Amino acid sequence: MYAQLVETGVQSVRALEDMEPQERAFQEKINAGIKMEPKDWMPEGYRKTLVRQISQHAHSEYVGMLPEANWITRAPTLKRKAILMAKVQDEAGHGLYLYSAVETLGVTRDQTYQDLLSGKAKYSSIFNYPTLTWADIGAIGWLVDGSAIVNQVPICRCSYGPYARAMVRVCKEESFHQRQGFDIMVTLCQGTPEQKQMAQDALNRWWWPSIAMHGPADEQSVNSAQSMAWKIKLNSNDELRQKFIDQTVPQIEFLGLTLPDPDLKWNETRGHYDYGAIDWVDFFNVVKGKGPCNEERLAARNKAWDEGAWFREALSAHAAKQEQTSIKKAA
Ligand code: BYC
Repeated sequence: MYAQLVETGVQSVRALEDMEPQERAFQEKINAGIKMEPKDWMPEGYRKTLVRQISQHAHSEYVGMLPEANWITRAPTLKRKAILMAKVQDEAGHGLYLYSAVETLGVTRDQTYQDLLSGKAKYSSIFNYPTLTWADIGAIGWLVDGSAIVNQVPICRCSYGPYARAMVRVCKEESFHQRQGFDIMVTLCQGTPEQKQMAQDALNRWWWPSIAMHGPADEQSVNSAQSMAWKIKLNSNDELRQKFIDQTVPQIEFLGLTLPDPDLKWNETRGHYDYGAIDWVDFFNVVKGKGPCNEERLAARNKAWDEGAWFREALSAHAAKQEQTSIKKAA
């Protein structure tokens, strides 16, 4: 049966019978739904794929704080400000759980973080677009966190224990984020014509990046086949994109907004919405660092790192002093 998995997407997957005994035993455990823990033997490719995906995910949470933090000082009410601050803090927490999960795979947090600062590591394309109006905060919560939930709920069942467990809490918090975003959109859509227009404008700008963030189409997705065989990913990019579109279109109708896709149509035979062509050239440009805000995002994260140097030094000095005290006490 495993041999049938071989041809999905661009990358091909080795059949069970072609594996060495240790790798075969590993794969059989994965197939049986047994979780891997940090001290278990794992193929190097599995470890590297986890480091790549979890670190990209951690960086996305951390960079993802920036477009929303842009509106904390300008939130329209005290209540909205408090909610937005809590959301942005949650994203920092998600980043921390995920950086910790990467550490369980033998990579230091400093190394992981330096890869982000140097521009070597990727983070989600979605955070390279600007937040121009307050409605963008609604659209991010509703569409971006909405996409994230669709992607991340299955990861709660992925094969690597620390990643799966981190995702449980992340998903609970993302649900709150999604609702706060939708609540902003509902309020704007029930407001003045100008407010409704702001909501429409935000939907127009965030729709396509939100569906592209699920990753390249399945036939272009280099990593999906292997990641799915290892149960690091449980669904393909197109499956998750379709799920997100199907669940979001009725919400757009409820809001009385127009979807910026003239080709969107319910397909009775498929039981899903058909949708128009995604601009993959734009997507890959953003992924390669040429999006509207890539430079600004990395500059902000580098600035924060540099300005935090004194604090890291103080912590190290304090830790060294504590250690000396305990050595003296023990002597
Ligand atoms: N942006 O073979 P594929 C959040 C890259 S956090 C940039 O399909 P894979 C949130 C991909 O890395 C959102 N790059 O790859 C936070 C690969 O390049 P490499 C993040 C992308 O890994 C705060 C190449 O394209 N969520 O939502 O199987 C506030 C080929 O792709 C993107 C996660 O990280 C992209 N959008 O699948 C609110 C979830 N898509 O690495 C919200 C976990 C693809 O080979 N991650 N690429 O050089 C995943 O599920 C998978 O990594 C992806 C990509 C579906 C994203």
